[in-house]
Amino acid sequence: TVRLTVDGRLVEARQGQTLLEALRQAGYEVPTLCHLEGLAPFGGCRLCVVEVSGARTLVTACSQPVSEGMVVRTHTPAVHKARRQVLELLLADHPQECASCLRSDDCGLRSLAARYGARVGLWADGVHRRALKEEPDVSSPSIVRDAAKCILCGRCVRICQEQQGIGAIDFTGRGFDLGVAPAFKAPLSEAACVYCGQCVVHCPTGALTERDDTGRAWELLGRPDTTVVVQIAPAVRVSVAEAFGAPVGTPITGQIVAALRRLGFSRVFDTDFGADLTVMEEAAELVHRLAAPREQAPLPLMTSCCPGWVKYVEHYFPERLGHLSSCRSPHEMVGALAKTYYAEKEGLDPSHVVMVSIMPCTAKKFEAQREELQGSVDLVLTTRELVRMLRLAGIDPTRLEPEAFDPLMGASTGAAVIFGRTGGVAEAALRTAYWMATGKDLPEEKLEWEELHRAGQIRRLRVELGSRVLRCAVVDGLKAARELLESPEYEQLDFVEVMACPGGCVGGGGQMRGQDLVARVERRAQSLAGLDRTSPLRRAHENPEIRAVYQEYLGSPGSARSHQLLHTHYVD
Ligand code: HC1
Ligand code: SF4
Repeated sequence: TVRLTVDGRLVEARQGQTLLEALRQAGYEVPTLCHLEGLAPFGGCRLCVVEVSGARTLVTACSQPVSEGMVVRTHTPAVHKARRQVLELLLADHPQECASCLRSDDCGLRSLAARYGARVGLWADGVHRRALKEEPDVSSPSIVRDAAKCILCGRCVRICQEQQGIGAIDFTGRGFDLGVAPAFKAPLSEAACVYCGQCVVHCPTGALTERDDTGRAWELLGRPDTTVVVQIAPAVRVSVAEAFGAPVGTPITGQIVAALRRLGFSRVFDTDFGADLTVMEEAAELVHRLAAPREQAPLPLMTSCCPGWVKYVEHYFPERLGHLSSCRSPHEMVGALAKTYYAEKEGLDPSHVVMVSIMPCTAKKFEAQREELQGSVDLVLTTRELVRMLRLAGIDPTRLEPEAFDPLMGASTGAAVIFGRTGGVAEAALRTAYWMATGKDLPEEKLEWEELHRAGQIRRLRVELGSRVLRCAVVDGLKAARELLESPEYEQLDFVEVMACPGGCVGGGGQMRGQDLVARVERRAQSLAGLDRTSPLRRAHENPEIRAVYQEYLGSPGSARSHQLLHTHYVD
């Protein structure tokens, strides 16, 4: 340990830590708009300046290593003044749209400016960055990029490059032309961006946002002759409550159902039902591929429920498209059944049924528009958009009595809810694949594999499936996907799960933002694991509504009708 004196108190830190890490760990508030947990220091925004005895100038805490005996002061007039000046310079080159900006509620620049008393309109001499006049890039169905609101903190660039291993956007230009954009300043829709939204989650201002579809949702809900049905993703149920002041990870499934009814949705279905259905179809596909000669049925089978991952394969590994499971993602399955199974049962004209999905993900907006999926889902709203709608309507879900999902597609098992965390899809699929391959159920104490949830971007597991050993890998975050796909190990595998966002959907690009994101994501993941453990049923094939839909409508997993409604294929 290293001992420092901070604002007159003794603080212990670890050798090798930065001053910022040490201060935050000891509970000191140090502002920054560019720092990213887990990535190398950047030192771009200079808001984390503090006084260090003996140093000639203020020191940026994010790039300063701790040393024994260091004497630090975090709140002095000089520190306040320096921070205020940085903020005033940023504001001088920023559109004055705070009152109506989508980020108004949780904009890092806005809240720090208020805290430090930074004034607007100083320094302005009529000369501005070129970007201040640029129109927002609305070319993508998932993400809007408003260069005028960019403060050049570089978080998006570093997340995309260093965490996701993609590099779809980068700094461009010099001086007044300096900005962040895809290569050749192309629109995002023409870049090799997978719409994962990790850049959006980490952007401190309104420069990167989800495409706001709440206006469309209100419009649909107001249509008189339309039945607007909705579904919510696994990860959404453990992330909404934090927007209303509840502890991170608090599950409020039934209260979200109640809130959605109050917003005017006719039926509230559960994407978890779709996840159980995906397990049935994907486990059948896996067992089938394992039985066939490897040349005819390519292995490993790779999961395809994460739309950022699917787009990644299309851009970077098109030759591997045949390895993706043909299963549509869970919410797409629910969408397809809403317009057939549900519409028929209720005697509704399917063209008057509209499906809205509430997802933790920006890429789901893109997925819903894919031609291959035939408009089964009409609109995708992220967790943040749902929260905005609830705020507008004055609904605080944490204060409502829980209500149950609507029947037909409202029942689910613990296998479904863990889809929302990395490793969960593989875990859920293996529970049912085991049953399909052996005719026996895994015992209760063997339903979880600790190997799938270990730290690390690639996790490996071997499972006995009848007479053979199944070799699985789980990839957490896209950076490691390339590593796995390019390694000789890939050819030896049977089953691969990839989740584009670190942590899986709980860490999705449409989720609530906030400080300590890594810990937040982990708490949401633990909450989903808890929901699985306390579920009375934990295997997808035990879901009574899944049994019913096969009996009454689909036949068996992999049937012709299942293929028509629940599968697709991505073409090279
Ligand atoms: Fe996900 Fe999925 S788990 S992709 O992470 O397969 O978005 O939560 O809804 O469709 O179930 C997201 C989450 C979600 C689908 C399911
Ligand atoms: Fe990169 Fe994902 Fe952002 Fe696209 S959405 S720019 S891939 S981080």
